[in-house]
Amino acid sequence: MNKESKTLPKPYLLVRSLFPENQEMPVHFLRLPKIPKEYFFRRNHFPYPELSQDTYSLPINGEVLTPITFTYEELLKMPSKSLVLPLECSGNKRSYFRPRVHGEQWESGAISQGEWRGVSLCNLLSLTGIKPDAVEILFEGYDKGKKPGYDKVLSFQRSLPVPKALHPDTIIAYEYNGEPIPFKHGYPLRIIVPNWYAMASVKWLRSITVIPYKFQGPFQTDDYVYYPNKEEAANVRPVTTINVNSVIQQPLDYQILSAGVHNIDGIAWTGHGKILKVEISLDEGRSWSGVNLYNQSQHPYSWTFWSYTWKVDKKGEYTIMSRAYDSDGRAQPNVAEWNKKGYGYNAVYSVNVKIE
Ligand SMILES: Nc1nc2c(c(=O)[nH]1)N[C@H]1C(S)=C(S)[C@@H](COP(=O)(O)O)O[C@H]1N2
Ligand SMILES: [Mo]
Repeated sequence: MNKESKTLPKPYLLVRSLFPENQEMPVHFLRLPKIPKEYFFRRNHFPYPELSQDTYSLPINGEVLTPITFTYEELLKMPSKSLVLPLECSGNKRSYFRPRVHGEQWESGAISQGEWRGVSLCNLLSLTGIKPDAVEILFEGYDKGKKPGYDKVLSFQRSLPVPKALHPDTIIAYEYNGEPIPFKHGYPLRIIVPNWYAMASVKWLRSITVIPYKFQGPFQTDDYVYYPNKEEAANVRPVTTINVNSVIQQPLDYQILSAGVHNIDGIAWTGHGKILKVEISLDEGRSWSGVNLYNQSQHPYSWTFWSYTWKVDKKGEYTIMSRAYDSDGRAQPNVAEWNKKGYGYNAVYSVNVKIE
């Protein structure tokens, strides 16, 4: 990060749907490890919930030995941990798929990052106990509404397999960047699920239920499923872990630059281990060179800032590409795996510039 990135321009969010409110932040604004709440993208399936209570509580029911309702104040007093991690919508970059797919036409800004503080869910579940027949843990938000293709009013519900729910870094969060969670991002309580696309991180948490079966709700079996082929239902798999990915934050696409020295900056992230390497190409992918990584070793889930100093004398048009690699041996592919609902886009990123 250079000096300019310490101060951010005034935020503006780009609208991808008016009702419910879906907005993204252009990626060149995401220049800090902890993004202020005003710059955080917003992804909603329903109108914002009407929260009218003075105080909140979180019941944990179902296949537990002792059902317990934790009050908000009780949760604040329990041992907590904070995690700096990106939340990325699985539909991020959807507009780049060819052939194109329906849904919010996100460019690269349905991602953000900050510090979430809360209580490990496994600590709460150790107080309730879990019966041996438990298969999944179900999370329900306060928001509800209609979904195209469904008659009934639905609420936003998602489940996690028991091992993922019991991971010590799966937290019931009550703070974002040191303040109560902003209303639009899930106040008073939100589950934060590291490494998974953000549909798993249910906002406005109303209840937790331990269930003895695999949840079949629409946000789990209809949406947030990779359908590899337009017609076939075969080979479908649920959307879970974030793919290895990167963006170039500057220069901007189709920017005109003068000959000389330019910084090429960006971020890279993954839900599999950590970012090991980012390469850029200045000749449409024929040759690649490594960039400098600014890893934040104290925050293992964090995105990685990277930069490259580009000396360019020759006038003309250039395609700059970035490709990230993670510690699980994954690299961004040249072409993203097409799927009907447009999830998980992570092809090599590129911008075009002209040197005059
Ligand atoms: N209750 C509730 N939680 C939710 C959603 C929602 O519509 N309702 N959307 C999910 C999806 S798809 C994403 S990408 C993230 C978006 O979080 P944000 O609005 O804080 O950016 O919240 C997830 N949690
Ligand atoms: Mo999402």
